[in-house]
Amino acid sequence: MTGRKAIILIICDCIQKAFFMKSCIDFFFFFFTSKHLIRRALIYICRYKCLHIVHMGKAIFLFFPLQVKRTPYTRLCSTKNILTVNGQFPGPTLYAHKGDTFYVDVYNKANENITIHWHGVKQPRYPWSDGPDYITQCPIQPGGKFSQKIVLSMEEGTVWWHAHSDWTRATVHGIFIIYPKHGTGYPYAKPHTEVPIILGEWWKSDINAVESEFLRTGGDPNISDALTINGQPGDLYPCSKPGTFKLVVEHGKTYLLRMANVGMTDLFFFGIAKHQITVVGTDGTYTKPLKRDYLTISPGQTMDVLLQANQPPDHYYMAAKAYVSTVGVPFDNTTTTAIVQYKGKYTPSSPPPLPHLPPYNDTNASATFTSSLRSLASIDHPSNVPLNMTTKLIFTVSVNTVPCANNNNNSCAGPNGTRFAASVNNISFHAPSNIDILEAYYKHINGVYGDKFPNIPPLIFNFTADYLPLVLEIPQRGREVKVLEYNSTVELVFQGTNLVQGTEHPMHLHGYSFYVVGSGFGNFDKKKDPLRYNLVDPPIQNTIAVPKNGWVAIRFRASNPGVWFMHCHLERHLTWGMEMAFIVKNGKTPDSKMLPPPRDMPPC
Ligand SMILES: [Cu+2]
Repeated sequence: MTGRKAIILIICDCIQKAFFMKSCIDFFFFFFTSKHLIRRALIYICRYKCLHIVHMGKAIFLFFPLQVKRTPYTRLCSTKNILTVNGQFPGPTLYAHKGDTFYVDVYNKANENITIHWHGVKQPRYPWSDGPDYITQCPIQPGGKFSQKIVLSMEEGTVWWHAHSDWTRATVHGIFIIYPKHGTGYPYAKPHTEVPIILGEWWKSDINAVESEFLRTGGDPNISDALTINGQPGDLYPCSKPGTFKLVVEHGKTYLLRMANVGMTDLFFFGIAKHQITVVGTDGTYTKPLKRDYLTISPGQTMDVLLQANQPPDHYYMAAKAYVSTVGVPFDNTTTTAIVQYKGKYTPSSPPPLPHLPPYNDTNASATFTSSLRSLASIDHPSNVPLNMTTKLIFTVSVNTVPCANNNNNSCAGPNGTRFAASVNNISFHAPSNIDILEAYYKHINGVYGDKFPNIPPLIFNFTADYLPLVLEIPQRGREVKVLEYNSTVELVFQGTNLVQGTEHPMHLHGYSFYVVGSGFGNFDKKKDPLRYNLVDPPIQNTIAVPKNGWVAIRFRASNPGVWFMHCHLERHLTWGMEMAFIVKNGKTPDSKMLPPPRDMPPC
C-alpha cells in the first residue's frame, strides 16, 4: 500500500469513528448532500485546519466522540449497569500535546443528565466547555449532544476528565495525558513506557441510589464496598482475583505511572512493595523529583510517578488504602491491590509482599508528603509566583449542621438529630436549577446570583479549637460569587475549622493552576505565617488538601476571564454546599476578554 493511500484510509477510519458511521462512503454522502454545504464545508475545513489530533491508543481522532451510556459491569460477585463513556470503565485515556486544541463531541445516550469536566485544563477565555452543571452550562439531557472545545495551554503531564453532574463521576472518568510539545521532552530521563493508575471506589448499589439515600437521610453516605486500581478491587476482595490489574515490567527499566485519585470519599495512601517511587509531576505540571516509600493523593489530584524496576524478579503488590482523619465516622478500611510482575523465569512469592503504608489516620504522614512537593522552577519550567498581591482573601472551609425540618420524607441522621451541611466562609452554596451562572453573567440576567461573597470569614472565632459553640455550626444558605478584576494578583488562605469535626478538604479551583505557597496546622497567623512562605519553588496545583484543622495559602494571577467554580473534591462536602464561584472580569484588550459561547450550549 502506498503511503498516501494508507493516510487516506486512516483519515477515513477516523471520520467514521468520529461520526459513528458504517463506512467512509456514508461520510462523503452526508457531506455532499447537506443542505448547507458551504457552511458545513467551512466548519470542517476550519476544524480541520485549527485542530490538532487527539488519540486513544492507536486510533486518531479529530473530534473525539464520547458516548455516555449504561453498560453492565461485574465486580465483587455482582453485576450492575453503570454509566460509562464508550462502554469503558474506567473511561478511555486521551492523549494530546501541550498547547493543542481539539473537540470532544459528547453524546448523552443515557437516561439522566450529564456534563463532562476537563479537570486541570484551564480553558483560557473559554469557560463554556468547563463542565460543572448549573455553573458554566446546563446539563446535556438524555438524547442530547454537546461539542466541547478543549483548549490546552500550559498543562503538561497528567490531568483527567470526569462527569460533573450529581454523583455520576463515580464511574464516568478517565486519564488525560498531555505530552510535551513536539521537539521538547520530559525534564527527566524518558521512561520505557507509561501506564494509567486510577485509584477509585466501587459501590455494589447504583451510585444514584447511594446519593439519593444520602440526600434523604441528611447523614453520611453509605461507604463504598471496595477501593479500586484501574477499576479493579484486586486480590484481597471476593470474586476479584481474575481481574486484578497487572503491570508487567522488565528489570532495569523505568515506568511512568499516570496517577489520579478519582475517588468520591477519601484521600489515599499508595505504595509498591519493596520499591521506592519518585513523584515528578502533579496536576499537569512538573515537580522536583520526590522519592518516597509511599505517596498521599487527594480526590481530584493527579500525579506523574516514576517506578524503577530495580528489585529481584518477583511479583510485588502495589496497594492503596484510605487516609481518614475523622473519628467515629464509618469508612471503607479495605485495601486495593494490583500486581507489579517482573518478566522472566522464576517462582513468584505467594502471596506477593504488600507495601508498608502509614496507619489510616496518620495525619502527619499525609501532610508531610503533601507539603514536600516543589515545582521545578527551572529555565524551561519557571516559577512565576505573584509577589505583589492586590487581593487578599481568607476563606473558612467547614462542615456544618442545619436544624431538622420535619418536612417531606427527609430524616435527620446528622449529629444530634440535625442534617449535615458544609460551607465556604459560612455560605452553604446552592446552585441554580434552571439556568447556569455563566449564562446569567454573560447575558446580564439579574437575580440568579449575588456578588457579595465575603473576603474574610464573617464570623471570627478560634477556628480550630477543640470545642466550639453549637450555634456556630449553622451556616447561611446562599449563592454569592467573588468578583475579581482581570489580572489581579490573588492570595487565598483556606482555613479549616473544627466545626462539627475537622477533616481534610481537597479544594479544587477550575480555570486555574495556583501556587501553594504555605500550609500549617492550627489557625493562620497573618503576621507570622507569610514570613515562612515558599516564594521560590512552590508546587503548582489545581487541587490542594487543606490539612485537618489547618490552613493552606495559594496564589494566582486572575488572567483567565470567566466564571470558575471552586469546591471541595470530597463529593459529600460538595453536595452539602462546600463550593463557590469566582467571576473574573474581562480585561481591556481583545485578547483578554471571554470568547463568545458556541451555538450548541445545552438548554436547561
Ligand atoms: Cu471537604
